[in-house]
Amino acid sequence: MTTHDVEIAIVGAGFSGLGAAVKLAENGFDDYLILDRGADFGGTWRDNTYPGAACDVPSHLYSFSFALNPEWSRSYSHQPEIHRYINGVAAQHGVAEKTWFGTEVRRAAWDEESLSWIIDIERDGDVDQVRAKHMIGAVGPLCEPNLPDIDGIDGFEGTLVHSARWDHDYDFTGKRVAVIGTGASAIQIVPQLGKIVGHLDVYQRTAPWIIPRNERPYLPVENWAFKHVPGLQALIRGTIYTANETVAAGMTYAPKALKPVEALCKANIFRGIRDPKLREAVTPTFAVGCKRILKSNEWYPTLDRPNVDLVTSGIASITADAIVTADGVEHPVDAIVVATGFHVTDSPVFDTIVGTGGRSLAQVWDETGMQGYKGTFVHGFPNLALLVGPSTGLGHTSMVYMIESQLNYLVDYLRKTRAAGIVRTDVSAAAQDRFNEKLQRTLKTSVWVTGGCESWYQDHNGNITALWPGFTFAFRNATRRFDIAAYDVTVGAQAPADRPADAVPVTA
Ligand code: N01
Repeated sequence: MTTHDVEIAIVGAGFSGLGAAVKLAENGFDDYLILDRGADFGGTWRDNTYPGAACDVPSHLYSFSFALNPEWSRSYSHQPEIHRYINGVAAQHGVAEKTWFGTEVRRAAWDEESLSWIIDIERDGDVDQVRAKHMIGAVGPLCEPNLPDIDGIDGFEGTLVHSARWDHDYDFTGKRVAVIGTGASAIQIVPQLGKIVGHLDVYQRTAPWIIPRNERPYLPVENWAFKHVPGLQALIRGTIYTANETVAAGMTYAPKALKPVEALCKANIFRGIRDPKLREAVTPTFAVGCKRILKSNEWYPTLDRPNVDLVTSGIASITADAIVTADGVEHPVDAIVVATGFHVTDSPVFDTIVGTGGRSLAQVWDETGMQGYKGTFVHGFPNLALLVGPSTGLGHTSMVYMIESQLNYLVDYLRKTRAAGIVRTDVSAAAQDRFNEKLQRTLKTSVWVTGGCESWYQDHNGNITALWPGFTFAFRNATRRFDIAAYDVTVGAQAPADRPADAVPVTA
């Protein structure tokens, strides 16, 4: 086994890992290495290739501020174009040279002796180690598919596909298909499947609120203007951003102000569905905004198709060739699509990150709930920065904005600790507690707490720990500078860039 030494290890080559690499290099931190289990850049946008996969944040906002793209082909981008964009940014900045793809991180543990993260990896069947002074966890919350724990599911003999692990070899044409789930992924998959399958059963546990999707292709003249009119793209970004922030205000501080959004959703139901009973079945019973507000023009008309049934009686079990609902009815099926989301607050990744005292993130968060400081640091995990960590998720605007805020904080952390010769940085328990108490106070009157729903924004204590409450510019302000006073630091003799004698240089 070889130990490869590097100053900064980045785990994950999605939007956040790539953004980190670009910003590190730009600020003189060239000694980094990205580790990713996939074959190219993109993370979530590489892995989610289901039919209809697209973003519900407008294209101009869903991109890096330092890599605006005048060539977006549509007002909302689809997965292949976003995946191409991310890989284009990586190529432009030469990040592939410092990335190990096909590399699975098995475990990462903080070592007090070497003041480093020891990262066990598997690459081309070989087990190796990377030793890094700083580790950046950039795997994101939507990386580990959640397979539903339904009685008999393992005995199903047909095809079973999770939305994030699509089986492109399976031909759904003319088949009897079930889709379990009615979240952001399902509402994109179902309209595509509805057009080609013989029969489709859609299993709804909770009806979502859905507004119309204002998507259209851009005209060549618009793309010309995006490229040649100075400031146009920035203006469009700013306009979309500002409009979205007003929704954040409603969700956090005044849920009643979201009534017009509810009216818009109800009109969408009325337009898309003729049958009054079906209209009632798809009308949510919780406050709009409590779960992610979805966008679709096709969902309701698809449920109204003769070859599509909405099933609301709940799943009791699965047999070799059917789904059995709570009312005892057996629904024969050739294939089941589980669009049941991800392990967000209970990710198996948390078991593999081991901090001080040999305690894993999973153990710590089992006690405290998924908590951190400014979404980035967690007490007991020195020199570890998480991107899209606790309390950074959004239901109303672009995650790329949050990621770029975290990157400011990350770069300033590295700059300040390097300048001061600091070799160990751990956020203090008191600072972290104060931060989370304030968040939970803000959340008390928010729609996520008062709206009468259960969502993946909550951890096992029922606290909303996946979401940033309030305005995203408040998060940008909070992360503008690394506030070193909130951290316990150790100044060491060994400068972070110094290499131990047995170091092996890193090559791609
Ligand atoms: O997952 P979800 P997703 N039996 O967790 C149901 C992002 N995203 O993959 O509501 C039956 O939202 C569950 O029911 P309920 C976005 O951030 C973005 O759709 O819990 N049903 C729900 O209906 C999103 O929030 C885009 O009662 C079960 C569904 O499965 C996140 O990804 C596009 C069940 C899961 O919905 C996740 O979305 C796609 C069970 N045992 C995704 N377990 C963009 O456009 C779960 N369900 C940017």
